[in-house]
Amino acid sequence: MTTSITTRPATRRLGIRRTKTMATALVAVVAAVTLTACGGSDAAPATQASTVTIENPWVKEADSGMTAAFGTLRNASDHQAVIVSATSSSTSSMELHEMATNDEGEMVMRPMKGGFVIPAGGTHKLDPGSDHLMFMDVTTPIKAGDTVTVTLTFADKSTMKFTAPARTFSGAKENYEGHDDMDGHDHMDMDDMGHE
Ligand SMILES: [Cu+2]
Repeated sequence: MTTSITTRPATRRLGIRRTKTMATALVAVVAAVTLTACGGSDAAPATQASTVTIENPWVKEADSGMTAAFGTLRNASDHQAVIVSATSSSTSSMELHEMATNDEGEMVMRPMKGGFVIPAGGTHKLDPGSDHLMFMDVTTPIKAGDTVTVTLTFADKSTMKFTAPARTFSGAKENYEGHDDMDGHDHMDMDDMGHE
């Protein structure tokens, strides 16, 4: 009884000291976390996907093979946004294409190096005869009136999904540069391309 009375305050004192030490450590940790948070930019930056929209999206109808999606990408932020890849359940793979003149002086489409850049507060147009989202190999026939879903991935890894109605369109039959002898997809002629 006497022993326990004399030892208890000692234990309590030790306990208090331990609590104080822990509290000090905790304050240090909180301060460090706060400092880290303040070291970054003002607020959490908006993702590129959250500031980009697409206007008048549409897809060219196709039973199989290649087709493309178009529309006007708009960037509402004051930072540029870059689309680096795209997918759609309607095609086994998708590429970001641009039109360019090849060594033979022909207009061909080819993967756009660096992706589609949408300037701060600006737009990036996807049109037949110009940049487009290329469906490399349509898996399910896309008929006029169907709705196709496309997911865009940005440089910051954020993603944006949009739906585009399919339309009948006679143009956009660009030649595809690259793997010329791998399959027939790249031999579509561009007689009725519609651009000069
Ligand atoms: Cu293409």
